[in-house]
Amino acid sequence: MEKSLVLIKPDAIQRGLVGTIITRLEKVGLKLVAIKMLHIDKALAQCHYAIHKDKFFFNSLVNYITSAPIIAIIFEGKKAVEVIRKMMGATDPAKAEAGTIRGDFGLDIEHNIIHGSDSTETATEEIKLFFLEDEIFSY
Ligand code: IDP
Ligand code: MG
Repeated sequence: MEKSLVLIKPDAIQRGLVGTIITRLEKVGLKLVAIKMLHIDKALAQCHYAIHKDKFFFNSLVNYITSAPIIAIIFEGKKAVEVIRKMMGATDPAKAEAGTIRGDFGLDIEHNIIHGSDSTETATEEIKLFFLEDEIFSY
């Protein structure tokens, strides 16, 4: 079954939105197979966002994602990657549709509440960054 990595970002934790976000994703039938709270360090942030290392917002993004704890989750389900991206909405909350997580809760293009893997290949790589094999459950 397809897996995707979700990060509930620092702004969502600080605003008490964790339960709301997990509920939305569970309600569409996605299965939670791994979860942890952690404070991402600079090295992990730089690795996770390596694709953006030459962008003007890279340093700011690394500072943001390391500014407070996050929740990392692996969700499993049919077309999990695509379903989660659709439920997240566009990167910029101002452009994200109402009813999407970013559209409903995001504050600006950086502080946009949630990360979700953008392809199955990326998901496999990202899952390895955040979870050990024995932290992922099947049930
Ligand atoms: P995504 O999260 O929708 O896949 P990406 O383009 O991969 O969007 O960007 C990764 C993250 O970097 C975004 O979720 C957001 O937090 C931040 N980001 C993207 N574009 C900008 C920008 O123009 N300014 C500041 N931060 C940005
Ligand atoms: Mg992306």
